[in-house]
Amino acid sequence: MDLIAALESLVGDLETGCGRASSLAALEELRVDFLGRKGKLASIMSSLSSLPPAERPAVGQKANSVKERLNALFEARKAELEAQKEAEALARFDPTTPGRAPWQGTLHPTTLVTEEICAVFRHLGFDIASGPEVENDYYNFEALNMPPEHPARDMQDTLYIDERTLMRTHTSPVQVRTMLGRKPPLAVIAPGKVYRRDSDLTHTPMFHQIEGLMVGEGISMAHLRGTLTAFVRAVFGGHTNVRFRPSFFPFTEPSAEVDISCCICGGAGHVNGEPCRVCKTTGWVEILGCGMVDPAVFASAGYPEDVSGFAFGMGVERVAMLKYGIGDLRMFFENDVRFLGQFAG
Ligand code: 2NM
Repeated sequence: MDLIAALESLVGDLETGCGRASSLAALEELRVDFLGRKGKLASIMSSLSSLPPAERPAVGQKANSVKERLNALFEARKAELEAQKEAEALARFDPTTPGRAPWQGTLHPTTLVTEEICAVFRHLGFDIASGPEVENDYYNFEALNMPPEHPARDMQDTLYIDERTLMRTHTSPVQVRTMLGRKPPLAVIAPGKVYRRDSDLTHTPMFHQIEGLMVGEGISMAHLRGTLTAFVRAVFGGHTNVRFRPSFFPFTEPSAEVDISCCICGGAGHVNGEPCRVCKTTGWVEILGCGMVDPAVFASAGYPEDVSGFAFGMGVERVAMLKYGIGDLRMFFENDVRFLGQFAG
């Protein structure tokens, strides 16, 4: 067949092929077939050398114009298929589809309860104080009416760094430091980590405490009772009852332990006829310890003999367990997100 005719028929063939190519991939196959290095156009061009030299320029010119038309056909169809693909994607796109919620962390229940308790005491006029977790024997024990060899030191299994340095066993050293730096009247609470040589189902070597101290002229047990009752009702609900039982702490005299009516059974001792597992049917649960600050503690702080004040201390994990009905202390330290996620506020 004559080469000019062969070249011209390529245009018609590609026109037909383009009409049939219904995807960009099929179109690309077609392009390779016609315009590729081993394609139809290249194969016609390779026979150019077998022509008599006089006929070559005309065929060469024809080949160039055919190549341009082929490219134009191909580009036009390509633009068409691309526009079609875009239109299809837009038709599938639903702008009303809700977005995917990002993974977001939550505050630890210990943090949430600490913040809640601190907010209650802030409203009652308390300042918030902090201090070192690695303490000096003096601030942790001696200034709190527990001299060396005092039997009260056996009440706490202390983690010692060296003879005089230890991990604080309570946050009371913060109150001691506060008293040494400020004059009465004052009201502070000290939230933070405390450490004990203790580890079993109901004790962890580190837990969180909040201790409070109010010092001023004429501060009495009545102020203590009113303050703690307000705190308990803010955290556990206005219907919660409070009772004080006599107790002992080296740094307070008199001392008391505070029970609240059980927040699980409402003080009834039973839930749906079953014995309440939280209060063991007594209707009461212990929540904190407190008392009137011992004059020996005020003496360590250099306070005059006529000041008075009350102090109290509570375990944050214990408060959280009672508030949320959590039965196992270990939950607070395992960091299982299925547990932690339930406290998202
Ligand atoms: C408690 C119970 C009773 C207490 C005493 C002091 C200080 F430093 F002011 F003397 N801070 N916290 C205290 C008193 C703590 O925890 C069960």
